[in-house]
Amino acid sequence: MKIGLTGLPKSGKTTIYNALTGNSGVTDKYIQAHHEAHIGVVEVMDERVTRLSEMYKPKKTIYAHLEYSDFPALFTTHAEDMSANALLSEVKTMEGFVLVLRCFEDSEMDELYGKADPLSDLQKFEDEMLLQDMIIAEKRLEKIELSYKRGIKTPALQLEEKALHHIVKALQEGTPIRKLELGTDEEKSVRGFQFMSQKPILALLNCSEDNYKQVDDILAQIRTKGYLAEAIAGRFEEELSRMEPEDAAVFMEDMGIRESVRDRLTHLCYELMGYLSFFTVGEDEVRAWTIQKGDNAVTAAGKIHSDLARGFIRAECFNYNDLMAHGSEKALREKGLFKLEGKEYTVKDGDILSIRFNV
Ligand SMILES: Nc1nc2c(ncn2[C@@H]2O[C@H](COP(=O)(O)OP(=O)(O)OP(=O)(O)O)[C@@H](O)[C@H]2O)c(=O)[nH]1
Ligand SMILES: [Mg+2]
Repeated sequence: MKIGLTGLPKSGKTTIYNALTGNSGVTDKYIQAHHEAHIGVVEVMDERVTRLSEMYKPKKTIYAHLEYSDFPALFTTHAEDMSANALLSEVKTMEGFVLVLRCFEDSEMDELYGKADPLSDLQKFEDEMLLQDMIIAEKRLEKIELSYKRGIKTPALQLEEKALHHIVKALQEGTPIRKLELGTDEEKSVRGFQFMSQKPILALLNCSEDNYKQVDDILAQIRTKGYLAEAIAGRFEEELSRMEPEDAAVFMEDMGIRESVRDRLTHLCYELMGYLSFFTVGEDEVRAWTIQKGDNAVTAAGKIHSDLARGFIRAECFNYNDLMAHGSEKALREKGLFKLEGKEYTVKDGDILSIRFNV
């Protein structure tokens, strides 16, 4: 599960990345401090995994992971210098974006980069993404036109052309692709382009300790536009992440922060992406896996191993909540809560699966 931290220059991406991962990416007020992405992995703390592990006493317990990539500022002249294409193609492999918006006051930075204006920065970033997508879509349409002229007019090309026209029209109107209702076939025909404005965005206001609690108004305005939005005090969180846990707890209480920044961001990313967790249990291993809402049993099996998807026969399935309510797998069998599900079964959050397969 790959999430990209993106945003305009100096919004505090690396600061937040450090707070999340405990790493020490270089941050700087003046210069572009890094030209490559920092990549860090964060464990998804899920109490259910802990409880399953207590029950099954496996040799290994494995929590789910989120991978964060902290990108240098996109859409800047710097980015053009340093093979913007390579950077953009890496950005495009992300499943979703945390768009960091500068919302702290700093007189020097205000002078250098203008006063913080998160709403306008959000719009700027969207516009740049629309432009990028437009360039790609139009180039591809020209190529398709050329193929038609050469007498190549397959149904696949025609479908792609239809989808691209649909997309270009939306982009011209200023609508990001994520808001378009593409048909399943249309969506498939353009998936390979990994359009930026198609990816889900979490707007994250990077605030100072002082204004962190006073941005409800801005958050409300961003949410009205249809974004998931939240505020954090980036540098404060970075400092917290470097403290001993007991000390950090005191400061967190002072600020009225209940959960670590990791856990907060994890919940938000799950909400943003529609992620949910299923589990596998046994003597060897208790493990959490991440899929998306609506994924079926075969997709879930494929997360574990491609052979399991290829040779899928059935999924033995029961749910975490039922297991906790009734105490054992045996009790679940007696109550009829231990089920055999087929390929089309839509996996639910907290399902515990065992895949029967044959390859
Ligand atoms: N006052 C204040 N400064 C902050 C905050 N967050 C980040 N900064 C400062 O802003 C500067 C830029 O922060 P970075 O985290 O490097 O920003 P960035 O978005 O990664 O920057 P680029 O990668 O160069 O685009 C650093 O000097 C940070 O210390 C904050 O919440 N308050
Ligand atoms: Mg940075």
